[in-house]
Parts: sequence; structure tokens; C-alpha cells
Amino acid sequence: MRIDRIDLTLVRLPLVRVFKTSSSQKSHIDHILIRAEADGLVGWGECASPSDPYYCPETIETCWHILRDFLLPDAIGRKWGTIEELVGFSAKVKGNNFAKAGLEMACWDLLGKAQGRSIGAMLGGSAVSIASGVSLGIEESLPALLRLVDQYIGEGYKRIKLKIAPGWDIDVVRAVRERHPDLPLQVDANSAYTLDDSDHLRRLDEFGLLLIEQPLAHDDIIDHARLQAILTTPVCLDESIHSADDARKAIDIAACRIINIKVSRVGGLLEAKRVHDVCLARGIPVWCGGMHEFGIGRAANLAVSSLPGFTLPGDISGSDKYYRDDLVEPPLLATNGSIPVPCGPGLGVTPIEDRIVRNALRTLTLTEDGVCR
Ligand code: OSB
Ligand code: MG
Repeated sequence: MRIDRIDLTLVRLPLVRVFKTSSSQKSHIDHILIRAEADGLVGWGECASPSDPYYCPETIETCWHILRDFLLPDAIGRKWGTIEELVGFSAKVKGNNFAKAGLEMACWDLLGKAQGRSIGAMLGGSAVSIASGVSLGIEESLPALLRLVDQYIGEGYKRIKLKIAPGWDIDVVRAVRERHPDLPLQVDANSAYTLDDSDHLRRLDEFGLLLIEQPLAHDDIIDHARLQAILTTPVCLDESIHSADDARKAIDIAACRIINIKVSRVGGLLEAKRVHDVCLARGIPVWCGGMHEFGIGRAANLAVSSLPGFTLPGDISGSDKYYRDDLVEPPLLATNGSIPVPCGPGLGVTPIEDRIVRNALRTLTLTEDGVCR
């Protein structure tokens, strides 16, 4: 294939509810959509970077810069036949995984359309639907959180994840657990604690949680190994895992017993599959994390979740949990807590282009002759 034109669009969608974590608070989401033309086909990708550098070092502006000035010029006009080859063009770019993942996703979509196969099938996935969980942010009050928990359980979601932070942890988890003794429940600290909090975190062990996600620093696995050794609750790494090699090392030193795979955090679907393969071979369960993706990125998350190692419900809820009007047809919605994996060619969803234009903050077109604005 040969890409001869790429359009970047920065799109803003309002969230139906403010989302607060230990590290950030959001009322709307800005993601970059990548529309790539190759061989008469069109492929779409989504850069799901946060706008602030509080979850990871990247922001949506660093993604725009890295795409415009490095990744896209390296890809446009070059022949490639496989994703391995395509990814090779940008191997010299260190880090910047969210930026890389957006372009790579558009290329999977192109390749899938050229071959008439879904991305799930191309990755080797076989599940036709996936068990869906929800991630609940830090709320104004405990009653407000309990109402949300009841609402999503009522809608059929298969497990609940609670964001925790110092001051919003033990009592909150206890209240949810007392109300729902058998609920599959897990927590996510987004790096809000240190090893000095070990005794405090051990108090979570009594609640039968599925896991505690990223309690310690984003760039650490050593302290996580120390913490895991004294917790009965499985530690799950999110922020610390950027590649299959990271996963192998974390498993080797017992820094975690579960891994959250995010397509964008690991730089794309190919690396996500590699992380999955390492974990499957080592008996480490995985689940698909989310970055509030719009429909394009959400479809990619569904595709990767069809792989056999994704044995825990993921954070892929129906897009209506976050957005009133998502950007794709058909809409990706949960029924009784499960969401079908798209089976059409490529991502298997069709972007609604006029809605994208209506919500665009900025666009940029690149061709083989250079940038046109
Ligand atoms: O840590 O998993 C996280 C959202 C933004 C940044 C980090 C995280 C999250 C979520 C929401 O938990 C997951 C989703 O539903 O997309
Ligand atoms: Mg997380």
C-alpha cells in the first residue's frame, strides 16, 4: 500500500459527566482523528492522548507535533505491505506511543479494507462479543458514587472499577462492597500512592477486589514488586507498561499479576497483540483499558479484546457512557453488559464525517508534496 494523503482533525466532544481521577479532571475530550488515503481506500485512526501530561508524558499537542513533523512525513509516499513494515518507518522515533498508535490504527483499517478482513480477525481474535465493565471517577459525594454504581449494575455491566486516591479509598470501597457483596470490583489509583502507604493499601485486601491498578509511580516496577509481595490483592499495571518487553520484565520480577493493555499506551495494535502474547504464555490475565476513546479508537479496543488472553472484563463501556453523539455508525453500545466485536472490514465502523467536521477544532492536510493547510 502507499499512503498519498493524510488529514488530521482535532475533535472535541463534551463528556456526559465530568470524569475525575487522582491525577486529572475532564469535562470534554479532545482527540486527533487520522484519515489516510492509500490505493483508493480510506483508513481511520484515533490518537487518544489526554490533553494534559498527568497520565503520561504525551499530550494531544505533542501528538500533533510528532505526527505532523516526523511520523506522517516518514509514512507518506512509501510502499508497505504489512504493519511490521509500516511500524519500521517510525522505529527511530523514541516513545510517543499515543501518536504512533493513531497512525498505525489508520493503517490497520486500510489493510483490513484492502483484504476484506476485520482487524479482530487479522490479529487472530475469535470472540464475537466482549464483557464490558465501567470505570467510575472520583465523585462529589459517596451517595453520588453509589447511585452511579447502582445505575451501571442495573444496565448489566459486568464489573465496576472505582478510581481511588488518598482520602477517597478504603471507606468508599467498603461502602460499595457492603452494598454489593458479590460484585466484580476493582480499583485504579493512577499512581497516587508510594511504598510508605503499604499498610494503608493492605487494608484493601479484605474487600475481595479483582485487582488494584497502578497504585505506585508511573515509571516504576521495582516498588510495585515490593508492594505485590505483601498484598493478597493482585496488582495490575497500567501506566508502567509501554511494550511487550516491559510486560516481560514486570512479570519476571513479580511486579504484577495482571496487566491492563491499552492500544495507545503501547503504541498500537501490533504491540498490544505482542503484550497479550507474552502475558498469555506466562499465564497473566489481561484486560483492555480505555482512554475515553471515540468510536474509532473504541472499535480498535474491541478488536484487540477478541484475543483469547482477554479473560477479564475491560473498560470498554458503551460509548453512551461518555458521549451523547459518538462519531461512528453503527454506534458501539453494550447490551446486558456485552458489546459485539465489529466484524466488517478494517475497524468495521463508518465515521460520520459531517459530525466530525462540526466538532473539529483544527485540521491539517499532508500530501506527498508537503503540508497544505
Ligand atoms: O487509568 O485507566 C485509566 C481514562 C483516562 C486516563 C486513564 C484512565 C482512564 C480510565 C477510563 O480509567 C477508561 C475508559 O472508560 O475509557
Ligand atoms: Mg488505569
